[in-house]
Amino acid sequence: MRPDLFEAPDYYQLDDLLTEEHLLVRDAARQWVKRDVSPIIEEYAQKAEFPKQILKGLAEIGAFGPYIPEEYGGAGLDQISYGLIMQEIERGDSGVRSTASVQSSLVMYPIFAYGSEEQRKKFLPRLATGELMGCFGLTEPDHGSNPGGMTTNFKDKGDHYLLNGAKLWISNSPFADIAIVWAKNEEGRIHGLIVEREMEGFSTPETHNKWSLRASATGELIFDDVKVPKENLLPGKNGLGAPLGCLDSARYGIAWGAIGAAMDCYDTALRYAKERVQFGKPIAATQLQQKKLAEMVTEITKAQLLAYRLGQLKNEGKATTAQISMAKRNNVEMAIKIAREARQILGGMGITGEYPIMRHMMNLESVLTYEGTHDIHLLITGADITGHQAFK
Ligand code: TGC
Ligand code: FAD
Repeated sequence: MRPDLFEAPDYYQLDDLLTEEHLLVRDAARQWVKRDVSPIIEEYAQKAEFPKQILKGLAEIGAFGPYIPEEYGGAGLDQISYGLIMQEIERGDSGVRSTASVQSSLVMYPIFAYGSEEQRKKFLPRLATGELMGCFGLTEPDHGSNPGGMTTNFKDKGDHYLLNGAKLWISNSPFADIAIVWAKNEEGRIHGLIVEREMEGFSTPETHNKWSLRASATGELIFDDVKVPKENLLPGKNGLGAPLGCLDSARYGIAWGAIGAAMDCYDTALRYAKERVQFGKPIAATQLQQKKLAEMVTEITKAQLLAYRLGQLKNEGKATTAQISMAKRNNVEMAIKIAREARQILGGMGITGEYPIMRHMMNLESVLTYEGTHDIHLLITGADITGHQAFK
């Protein structure tokens, strides 16, 4: 890949709304991505491997538990800082942001919000440094958009629980030390369990042949009579609302992350269009390419405003699931459309690994699907504004 010359678009001077801390956090993440992610990411995506050497750097920029209090090892930052970190990481690669999202919002968050004090002290500090890595098992082979139908289950065996079932499409599973697993008890109530790698009967086969998120490790979780100690059950919340509450936090991060991928595609296409000469003039001087670029920067600006306002609402504890869902859907769709248009501006070069656009475009196909598909998010807005649930 070519040198990373990224310059972030800020058409409406949104930096003026950011605090000194936001700017410091954002710039540290931006510099780290330029230094440690951009030079290697194309190679790792091509060979379909997660670059484990970046875990330490992710921890250092505060990407593992940005908003988890410092007493548990988190960075103690606000929600806008969390969003900005996700934006910068996804500017590098959606798969790297996935690792950070899962660790922060889907592993650290449930332990922080639903865990016992012992569980918080035992796991959170080591998750914050990346010494322990986690994954989140909600989706099953037969239950994706409808996680409430899950069949993974556990039975009370007196001094332990016996866990059986399988989860599919689990980010980080092939190398995770612990898994937050959502399973039904004998009454059919969903609970979260902390499953540890060394537990007998627990395996995590890797999913291969992905054309998307190639630099992220995805796999299964298989539970074959796994004995889970009773102290590994998350006591603070149960029911489907428990995993869905974690998704609120992860989807919020994705709403910011997608802006990063879009900004990288736009910036790359703008630079290319100014340099690429056809018919004796830069293609940036043609009306058709200007239309594409003008629409891109407009959509990025709208997405930035949406994310910023959502961040304010999150900071005030007022953001609703439906508001978060709208931002995730809008910003991911915006990013994938920009990636497709940017690819065209680069002509044939757009399909190569010399530039990041095709990798972003392929990654965004997963981002459009995970954490609730585009359709599911349309239905969440639909239900919110009409009062009629159309899922079932
Ligand atoms: P529904 O009847 O609507 O709700 C069941 C119960 O949950 C409550 N609830 C929530 N609670 C907290 N936070 C939320 N966001 C909540 N949303 C709903 C709700 O009030 C109810 O509570 P109660 O007490 O009345 O029982 O549930 P439903 O079965 O109709 O499903 C609704 C639907 C379709 C929106 C939901 O199931 C859904 O969001 N499906 C999409 C599944 C999904 O997003 N999976 C993501 C898996 S994780 C992942 O993809 C990680 S990707 C890796 C990365 O991030 O990088
Ligand atoms: P399905 O639910 O089968 O949906 C198929 C199609 O039907 C979609 O277009 C969908 O929008 C549509 N559809 C479904 N229901 C309705 C309806 N009621 N009305 C209209 N249309 C509908 N999950 C985890 O638990 N943890 C992870 O870490 C994780 N990481 C992932 C990483 C990757 C790379 C991918 C691709 C997925 C990951 N997932 C993870 C799973 C992800 O959340 C699911 O893929 C997603 O929720 C959709 O489920 P599904 O793939 O089973 O599709």
